[in-house]
Amino acid sequence: MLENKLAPSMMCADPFKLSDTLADFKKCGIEYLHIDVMDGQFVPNFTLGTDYCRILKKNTDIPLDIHLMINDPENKLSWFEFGEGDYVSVHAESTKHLQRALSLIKSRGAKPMVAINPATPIEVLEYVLDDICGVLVMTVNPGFAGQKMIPATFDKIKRLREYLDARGYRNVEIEVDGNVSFANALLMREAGANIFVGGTSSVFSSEGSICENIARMRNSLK
Ligand code: S6P
Ligand code: MG
Repeated sequence: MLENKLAPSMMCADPFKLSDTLADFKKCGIEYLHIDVMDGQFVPNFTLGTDYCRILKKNTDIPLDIHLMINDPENKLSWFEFGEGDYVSVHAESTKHLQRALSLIKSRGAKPMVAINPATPIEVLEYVLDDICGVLVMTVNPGFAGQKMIPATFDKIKRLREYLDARGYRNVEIEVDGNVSFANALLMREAGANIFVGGTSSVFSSEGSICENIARMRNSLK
């Protein structure tokens, strides 16, 4: 079984408390910082971008997990600061040149991932399995925090884990993103996910402090 990793969704973090939040993450041993980049075209919203990635790279050594929700990412990867140890995911639906985008990420020493929307079949991965370190399964339609998980995506995570294992890709990780609540995270883990994006439903939930929520999340995944 692959190791569990937590990646808090930085679009849910209070921008006025960023340095305190990063200090909390460091203290709690957070594995990755999930950065949602939206272009207002691939998804109906704008969020974080190139400057935000640069600022994080300068101020923390926690690796980034950059989730690009932008059209034609292969033409824009050079705008972003990332490198060895970082994950970068591109959406299968956002490019005609998926393999090219993944190779460009790999050529910079980062770990390429393919992100797939709830309605996208897992078979889209068939010819890029050698080019990826992971698959980001969207469990809500991308664009906004605070949505409800789409139930059919539980089965999709399970099928994806079986699909990867059957083809000998046991080390390819599965990241889940969207309403990864304390309760959903456990079910997602049982289905085969191992990287959990924590947003308003967990890490940034008002039910506890950031450190309390992270501890609760790790406990619920045991
Ligand atoms: C959504 C984005 C996500 C959200 C995250 C929010 O398009 O990719 O990363 O920020 O899902 O978490 P929650 O718990 O509010 O759904
Ligand atoms: Mg995301």
